[in-house]
Amino acid sequence: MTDVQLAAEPAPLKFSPARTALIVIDMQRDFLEPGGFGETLGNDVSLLQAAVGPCGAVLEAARRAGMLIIHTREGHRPDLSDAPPAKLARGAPSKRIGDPGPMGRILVRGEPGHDIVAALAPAPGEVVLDKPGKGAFHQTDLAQILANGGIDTLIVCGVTTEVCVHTTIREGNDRGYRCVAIGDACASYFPEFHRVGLEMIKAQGGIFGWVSDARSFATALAAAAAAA
Ligand code: C5J
Repeated sequence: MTDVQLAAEPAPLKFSPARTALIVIDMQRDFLEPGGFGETLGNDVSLLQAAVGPCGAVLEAARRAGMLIIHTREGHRPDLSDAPPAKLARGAPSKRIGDPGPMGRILVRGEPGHDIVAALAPAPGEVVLDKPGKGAFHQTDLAQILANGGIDTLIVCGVTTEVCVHTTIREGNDRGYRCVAIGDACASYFPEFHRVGLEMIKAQGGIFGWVSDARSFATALAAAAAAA
């Protein structure tokens, strides 16, 4: 496929699908459904549903273009040996990481709540990356996977905008990747944090990267495919 010209802010961005990865951040039941980690922290998890449709559209477009697709999941080993005590003890949630909940032990790998929501289930061959932290580069093999794929641009969507999406974009930006947040395919428990989080990425000439939207992404890929 030829290069793609993506409508984005603060400026349009040209990228090669062959050198671009889509990273879908933490679209897990533990964050999006009642009874999981998000709800134990006092959040209204229904707010995150807004990102599911746009994430699906972005995934479909990226699959059609043959892009490298990576799904991340935040969670910990069953013995919690990879969870920093400061994370386990943080705040005063009604239930903590590792405690039993309606979807199994909260934020623990292998439990039903740790799964990606059915609507965005990874397809065979797509990378599923388990991460213990907020950023997708922290204590994972993401850097190696991207280097092996010859990747220079990251398209990022998922939840939550100001936490794991933002941390991953900041990590990627510092490592030299061109990072694009797909704004409507991200969501937060705090609409104001979502809005400001996206503003921060594209401020100051794109201090952390670019912001686009699901329709522009799908349209740009389709236009490039038609021109090829
Ligand atoms: C949070 C995430 N919010 N995936 N995780 O704790 O953003």
